Amino acid sequence: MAHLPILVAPDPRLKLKAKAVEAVDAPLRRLMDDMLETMYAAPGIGLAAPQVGVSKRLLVIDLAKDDEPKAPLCMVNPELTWVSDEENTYEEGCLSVPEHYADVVRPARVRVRFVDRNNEKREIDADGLLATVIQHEMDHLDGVLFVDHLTSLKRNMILRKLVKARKTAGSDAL
Ligand code: K1U
Ligand code: ZN
Repeated sequence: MAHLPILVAPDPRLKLKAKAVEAVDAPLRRLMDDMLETMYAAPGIGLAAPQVGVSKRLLVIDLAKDDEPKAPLCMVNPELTWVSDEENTYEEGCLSVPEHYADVVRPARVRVRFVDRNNEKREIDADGLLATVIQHEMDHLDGVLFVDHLTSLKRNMILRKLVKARKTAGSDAL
């Protein structure tokens, strides 16, 4: 398995709409394993393929705590088939927007249909943190970042700081 580099905003590849996956085959399962390893190492609780530069509708999630057995969830071509009217606010983070966190309002409960790692069609209901992370990762598949849910003032402030941090890191390396 391999650690994959995670793209950081404002990388234009994070703004693309990802393409549907045509087959859950050995190369795709290898990508899932690499994404899980990358997510665990980051550490994070979710990761979408566009974040590692792969424009495919694939995401991985694991909400297990450090003292619990791993519980990876791989979703291929996920679709929301129902969302609640009730909303929930959660302070979100993103491995592609490092060191920035902000409250985002989303539907509190969702039903998501997807194809799993074994190529089986599945549909699950989610609430709480799982509902939030599913929606956050599905946004990545449409080129949307959590900062796109904020006011343009807050979004531009965060993006400007990321550009400045990248320039500083580049000049430190000289
Ligand atoms: O970049 C990503 O999409 C992953 C992101 C998922 C997420 C977190 C919180 C709300 C919505 C979506 C992260 O995993 S950020 C890191 C994080 O939240 C975390 C890391 C270690 C332990 C617990 C949480
Ligand atoms: Zn993210």
